[in-house]
Amino acid sequence: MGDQLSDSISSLKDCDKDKDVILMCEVWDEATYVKHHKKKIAFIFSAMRHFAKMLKQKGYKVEYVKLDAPSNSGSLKGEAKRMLKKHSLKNLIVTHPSEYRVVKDIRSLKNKSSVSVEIREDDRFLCTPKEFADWAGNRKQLRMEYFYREMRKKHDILMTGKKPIGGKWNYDSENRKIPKKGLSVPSPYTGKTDSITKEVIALVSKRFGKHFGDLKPFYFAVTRDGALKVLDKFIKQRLKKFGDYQDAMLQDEPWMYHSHISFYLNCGLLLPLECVKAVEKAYRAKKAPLNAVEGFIRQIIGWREYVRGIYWLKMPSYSKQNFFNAKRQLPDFYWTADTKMNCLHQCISETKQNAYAHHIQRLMVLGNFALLAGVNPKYVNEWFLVVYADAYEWVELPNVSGMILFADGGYLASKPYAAGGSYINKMSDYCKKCDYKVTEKSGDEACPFNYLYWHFLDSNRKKLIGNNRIGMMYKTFDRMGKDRQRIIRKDSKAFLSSIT
Ligand code: FAD
Ligand code: DLZ
Ligand code: SF4
Repeated sequence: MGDQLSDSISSLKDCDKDKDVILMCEVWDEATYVKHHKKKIAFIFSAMRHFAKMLKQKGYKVEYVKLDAPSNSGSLKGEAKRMLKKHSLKNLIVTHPSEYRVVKDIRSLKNKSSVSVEIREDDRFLCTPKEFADWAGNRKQLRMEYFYREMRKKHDILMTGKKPIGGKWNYDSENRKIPKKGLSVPSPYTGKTDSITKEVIALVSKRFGKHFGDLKPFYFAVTRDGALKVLDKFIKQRLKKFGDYQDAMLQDEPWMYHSHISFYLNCGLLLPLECVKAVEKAYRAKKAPLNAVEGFIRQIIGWREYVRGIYWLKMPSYSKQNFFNAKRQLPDFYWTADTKMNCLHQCISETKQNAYAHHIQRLMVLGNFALLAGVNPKYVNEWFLVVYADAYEWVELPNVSGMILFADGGYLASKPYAAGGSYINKMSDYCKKCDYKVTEKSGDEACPFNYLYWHFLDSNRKKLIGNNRIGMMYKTFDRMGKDRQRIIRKDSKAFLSSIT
């Protein structure tokens, strides 16, 4: 599958080059079950074609079905059936698909035919779903930090004996530097478009022209070599400042000091442990400080594994959660970037161009707004799955429903990441170029985040007052007095009815 592009993948482990056939297929169903960003489809198809070419060069027998092949049935299951028949084979071996809907589909092959289906563990991850379930036990709430410490110990990462290097497990408090003026951010990796990528770009332009996003310029790496170069460039040029500016946002700087490797990790061109080891090595060679290295490693062996664990533990019910009973449609500007709120305009425009936004843009701007505006999780999830080239349901859903929308009632995170305009103003320079005034609390010119924050708390009082990390905000709200509260409700109502 398109996110299994690792030659060490479990399904290939005992592959017999003479007898076995490797099936890879570009299928309409996968490309349209949500209307993925054009750049995302081009990236996956090009990476798949390059991977198939590499397998063939290594002597494997590969059946690669292009999207426009006349006999292409349009689905993974359809293609699997067709190939089993064509090659008179009875055994299908797959690495556990990363999404629930695909596992269900593949399993159903077994029921209706004489085919045997062997689903193997996806051992590219550091923690199996079973290990995660054992760790989670019957707890009503999970916390990433404790899971992360277990991963550090189990894989002996940044440890001195049984203790964490530096004496602390987590250096997050050092990772909130306010972005300085004139910070010179290194340029990102720009891959060359070879003939395979050019052909794919033409295909996507023709067949998916109506999907969201800009197809060109196309600069993603599409091979393992290219992805390794991206990792190397990150370690050499960005890692040192990754920690300091992890939460910072700057106008027209979409890439900041982040690594931009999620596309490659999630489709298999890079493996999590090799990235972690390379970064740990840079620390031991004194090429990067501990706050950067620990912060980066935590994202991969902590957050990435944690959200996957929750996905497999809680699916399929997790996708239906809606703790706040949020009902709003997604405002149209999420697709057009046509909004006077500069922070949202920036993050959406960059998403449209790059199929990428960094974590704090996703969390504190795009996610925060959807939470405060009460957008139905179904629409928010769909948007996040469409627009990012690294988005697959296993990682997108827990981040959206759990982290930004608190739709699971606090299973994944201890509080909703709700914030007013002052947070965005502190961590970015967006407010300087905005039509709204971040210092104004009410009225037409006031930053909408300011009143929407209180409106969100007010509307969800019963559900949040008992939360020990956010509950105390109600004391501040109650001290504001009735007039101020009335204005908050009035401004919020007017603003929310103006967005469609
Ligand atoms: P860096 O900041 O350099 O971090 C390094 C790596 O850590 C990332 O490549 C990623 O593999 C991992 N990582 C960091 N944070 C997380 C996290 N919260 N969950 C899982 N892995 C993490 N990440 C995806 O890979 N796919 C998604 O669809 C996705 N959707 C998100 C939706 C929302 C609302 C939020 C708040 C976060 C989402 N993330 C998602 C997590 C994170 O934003 C991206 O992994 C990150 O921005 C990718 O850019 P990077 O490679 O430059 O990351
Ligand atoms: C995302 C994606 C797209 C756009 N297209 C394909 C495809 O044509 N063929 C394929 O095998 N995989 C594709 N993918 C990735 C799959 O959606 C991903 O492998 C599943 O989500 C795994 O469960
Ligand atoms: Fe965003 Fe408010 Fe700042 Fe404008 S003033 S950029 S809406 S936070």
